[in-house]
Amino acid sequence: MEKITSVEFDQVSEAVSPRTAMAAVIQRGACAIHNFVTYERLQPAAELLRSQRMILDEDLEARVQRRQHMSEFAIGADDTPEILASLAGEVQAYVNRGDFVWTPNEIIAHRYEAGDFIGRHRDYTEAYGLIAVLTLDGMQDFYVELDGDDGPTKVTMRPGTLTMLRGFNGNPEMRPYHWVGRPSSQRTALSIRNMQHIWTPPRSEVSWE
Ligand SMILES: O=C(O)CCC(=O)C(=O)O
Repeated sequence: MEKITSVEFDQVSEAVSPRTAMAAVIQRGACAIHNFVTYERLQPAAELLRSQRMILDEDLEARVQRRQHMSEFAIGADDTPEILASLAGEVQAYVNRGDFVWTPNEIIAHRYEAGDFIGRHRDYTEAYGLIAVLTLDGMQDFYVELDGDDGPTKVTMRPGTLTMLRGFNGNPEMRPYHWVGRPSSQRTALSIRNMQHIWTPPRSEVSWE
C-alpha cells in the first residue's frame, strides 16, 4: 500500500481515487476531499437543513463541550428525505469502490450556527468502521490528531468537502481525536455512519472522551 503523507485532497485540481482516500483513513485516521459533490447538487439538501426542525444538542458542563442543532434519519426509512439518502448513497458508493466494506444505516443532520462548536472527542464505539461527514453549506475548521503526528491537522471544511474518519474497528484507541471550531456563520453537514452495538466499554470508561 502506498504511504500517505497528505490527507487533504481536492477533486477539482486532482481527482483522488477511492483507494487512496481509504488508504489515508486506514493509515492516518482521517482524510478530507474538497469538491466531492458539486455546489448545485448540495443546494437542495442545504436548503432542507436550513429549515429542518432539529434538537439543540448542548451541554456546557459535560467533558465534551458541544453546541449544535441536529436531527437523525435512518437510511432506508420512509421518512428519510430522498435528497439526503441519495447523497449518503454517493458517499457509500465511493467508499466501497475503495475496497472498504461499509454499509451506513444512519444520517445525522448537523446545523451549527455562528459560534457553535464540538470539543475534542472520539466518536462513539457504536460508529463502526468509518464516519463520513459531507459539508453542505458554510465553512468550519475541522481538527484531527492523525496517527504519527504530534499536533492536530486543521482542514477548513467548505460546501462539498467530505471528511472521513476511522470509526471503531475493534480497538477503541484507534478512533482519532477530533473537534470542530466555531464558524463565523451557519454551517450544515451530514454525518453518515454505520451504528452497531458490537462492543460495550468497561463500566469505568465512556466512549466520548
Ligand atoms: O461537523 C463535523 O464536521 C464533525 C462532527 C463531529 O465531530 C461529530 O459529530 O462527532
